[in-house]
Amino acid sequence: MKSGFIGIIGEPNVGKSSLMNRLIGEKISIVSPKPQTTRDAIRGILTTDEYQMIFIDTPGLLTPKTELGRYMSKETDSGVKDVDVLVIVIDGNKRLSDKNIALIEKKLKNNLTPTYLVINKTDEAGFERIYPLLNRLSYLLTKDGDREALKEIIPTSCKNGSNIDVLRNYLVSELKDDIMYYPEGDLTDRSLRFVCGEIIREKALLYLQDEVPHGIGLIINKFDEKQSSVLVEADIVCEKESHKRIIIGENGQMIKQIGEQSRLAIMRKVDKNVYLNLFVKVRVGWRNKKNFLSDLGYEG
Ligand SMILES: Nc1nc2c(ncn2[C@@H]2O[C@H](COP(=O)(O)OP(=O)(O)OP(=O)(O)O)[C@@H](O)[C@H]2O)c(=O)[nH]1
Ligand SMILES: [Mg+2]
Repeated sequence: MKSGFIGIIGEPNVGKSSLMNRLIGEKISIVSPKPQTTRDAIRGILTTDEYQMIFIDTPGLLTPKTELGRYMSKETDSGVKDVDVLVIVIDGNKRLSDKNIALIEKKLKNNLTPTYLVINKTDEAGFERIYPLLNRLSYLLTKDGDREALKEIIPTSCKNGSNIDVLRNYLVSELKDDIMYYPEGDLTDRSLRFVCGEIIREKALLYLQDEVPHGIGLIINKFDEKQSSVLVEADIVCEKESHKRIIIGENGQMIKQIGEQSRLAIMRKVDKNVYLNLFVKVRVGWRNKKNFLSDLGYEG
């Protein structure tokens, strides 16, 4: 039995959470088309007869502009601080700028942790785009001074599953520890209460547009799990009265849709009846206020 910790980092929206979910084969982290979906370092655990991999999905790398952004950056840094393997993800669909490359180079500086580069979204990019990327990045497979070498560059698709097995096999070969860190059956380090909050946030991110989604937070006020049912009461926190009106929607249509989709997703997760009551609260500028942030669980 081998085990180890695998950190997944990369810019926002490249598919880090999708990749962790694919590698584990279960939906652990929420995924959305909006950047900055993941706000906490979230562990996802894959246990088989031969190994236990503990993945750490992290918030996208970016320069923070708010207190929430600073919290997210800290989560990323501390989340991958002592990992055994690092996976850097880029979006194969996007133009690779000098800034993107500099970021990868920086991560490889004096870095003795085995590091893999994943070029994701190959289903959209196609090999006409992927080949030039591979060509441009292949120099990173050779060490240069204090810049360590990448172990491999692997094109993947989380949409159709291409090369996920290949990546997983590489990662298995890096596992060195011989203890089981989590009991068999554990899929994440997070509580069901946290996971439910994330599910509601995912549905809100999915249906809301423009600047509203980024200003949304979730507080679970009640989480009452019984033998055959779960009662959840939650506040969707937003930054402005105008956002509150959008979240509620005409005749309450929007909040109803978010609530119903969340309820169904939570039901699938817990395999019990779910009663969900959602409220919308305005907390002006919460993303910059420490006391509000701690109410939302973004603390430390
Ligand atoms: N076509 C395609 N879309 C993908 C792939 N992987 C992820 N996506 C989509 O890309 C978007 C972002 O995916 P996430 O997994 O949330 O990305 P992330 O890197 O975790 O994003 P943040 O948490 O915001 O940093 C979602 O709409 C995904 O469905 C892929 O391989 N192909
Ligand atoms: Mg994510």
